[in-house]
Amino acid sequence: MRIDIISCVLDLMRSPFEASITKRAQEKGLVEVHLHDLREFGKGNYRQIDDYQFGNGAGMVLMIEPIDKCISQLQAERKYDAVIYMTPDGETLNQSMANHYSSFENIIILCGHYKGVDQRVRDKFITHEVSIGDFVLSGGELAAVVLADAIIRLLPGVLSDETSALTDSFQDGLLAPPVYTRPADYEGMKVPDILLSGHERKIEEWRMEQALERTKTRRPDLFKHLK
Ligand code: 6GU
Repeated sequence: MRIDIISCVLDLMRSPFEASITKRAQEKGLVEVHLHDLREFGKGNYRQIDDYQFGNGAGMVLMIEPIDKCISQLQAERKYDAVIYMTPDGETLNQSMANHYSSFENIIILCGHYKGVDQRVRDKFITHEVSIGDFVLSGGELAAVVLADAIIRLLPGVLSDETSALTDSFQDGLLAPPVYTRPADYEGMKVPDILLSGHERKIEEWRMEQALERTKTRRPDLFKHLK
């Protein structure tokens, strides 16, 4: 998979892709992440990328020309399955969206900043609009990192068996059960006996009960949709 991210503050996104799982996924050749500085496509000597909005609204708006140049250049090089715009008024990201996007070959992620982008960018180029929740960030960059991470860890070969996405919270619509490691007794706080019993089937039953209980108490909204 190839992910092209367009933004005017790339520094906000560098370290996450240079660490841990996303780094290893790139080293293994399972994903390519390319960051594109919108400023390089800016107008004139000052490389202008934003301007005042028509109608006297407060705040600057990213102009269509630099974004058009950047996206058109990418689209001339290869076909994209999605051009995603990160915006608080987009569709709220969930696991099923991440699963869907992880099946794509090439995607572009555009990060808004300031008051966002000229509406005509959205009308002309954008195929999907994504938010990561009902709160406001300073720009789409951190949200783009969240989206890319959620996608990349689902690509075949990225996670080992031990970290398999199959046992994630949400992958089966349930929250994950509690987990424990050594010591079995920490200052009187004991690991549940069942986990030390070696009884595989009973342990799996216990995990399912715990997952159901957690989902019911913490996320009744998810629980409703089960069965
Ligand atoms: Cl995608 N962008 C911004 N600026 N704020 C957000 C968001 C995105 N998702 C949640 N809040």
